[in-house]
Parts: sequence; C-alpha cells; structure tokens
Amino acid sequence: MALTVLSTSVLLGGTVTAAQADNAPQAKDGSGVQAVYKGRSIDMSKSWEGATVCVEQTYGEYRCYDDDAAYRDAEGLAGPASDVGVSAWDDCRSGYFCIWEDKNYAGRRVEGRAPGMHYLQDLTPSFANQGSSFYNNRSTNAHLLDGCTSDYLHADGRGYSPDLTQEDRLVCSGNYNDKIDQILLF
Ligand SMILES: [Ca+2]
Repeated sequence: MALTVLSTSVLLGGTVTAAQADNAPQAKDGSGVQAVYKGRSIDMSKSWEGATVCVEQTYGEYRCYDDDAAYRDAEGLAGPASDVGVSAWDDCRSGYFCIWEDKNYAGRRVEGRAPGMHYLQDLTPSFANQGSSFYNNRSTNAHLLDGCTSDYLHADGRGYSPDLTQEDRLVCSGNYNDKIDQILLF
C-alpha cells in the first residue's frame, strides 16, 4: 500500500470534558492487562514476550500473536498480511483502532475495539509514549491523549496518521509523536 496517497484526517485538538472522563472505564492501577499468548496468560504491561500484535477481543480481554500471519490465521482472516517492512495500515481491520510504535504503520501494534478509555501503560511494557502512527478503522471518533493537561488529538472515524510528528499539539507545545498515553474510543 503506497503511502503517498494518504493524507491525515486528524487535525482538531481540544479538551476532554469532565463528562467524557467520568464515563471512561477506570485504569487497573498497578497491574497490567492480561492477554492470551500461545495458550498462556501474560501480563501485557510487563512483557509481550515474542508477540508483535495484541488485539482486544472484548474490553479487558486481549490476544497476542507473533506476527500478522499468526494473527490472521488464528482469527480466520482471509489473505496474507502485508509484507514486513512496508506500510501496513490495512493490517488494521475494520472495527478496530490500531496504534503502532513506529511511523508508517510499522513495528509492534495494539488494537482496541471497545468504547472507553484504553491505558497504554497497562497494555504494553514500553509502548506508552512510543506510538508513532495510528489508524482508527472504526465508524466512530477517538481521542489520543498525551497526559499534558487536557490536550488530546481528535481522530474521526476512519481517521489516520502515518506520522505523529506531523500532528502538532494545540494546547501543549510540540507534536504527538511518542507522547500518547491513553486512547479514548467512542
Ligand atoms: Ca515511536
């Protein structure tokens, strides 16, 4: 998939309202989210071990896979995964929000689907403040929060960014690359 045809559709920032924060599920402070990986339960906040893709099944339940081929095979998805090393935004299937640790949809990724707040520190050992590209392949909006006051990046449904260095923060200085701590799915 060529990147040149893509343009970002995430432009607007703002502030999260108190009502939005109150409605969000609470973080599991001090303990990571458990995921099934190779038939075992792993604490996603401590180590993904050999996994590179972790996918939310229902809220609080995740499955992790070695790679996209294993993911697609296990979840019964047709067709091969995108080649390693090329942009793989279309590896993020419809109905999911995906964030990758590297720009151009590369590196490890975590996929969420349930409405509510998703805390990256509970989902990855080193992924919080590392996200560099995302694709909100859902019909509803998402907010990417960086923990700097109430600053956030708004993403429309089907919104994406191949490079968060290109997304300037409107409230705080700098850009959103390697800054995202939480993702609120609507
Ligand atoms: Ca990064």
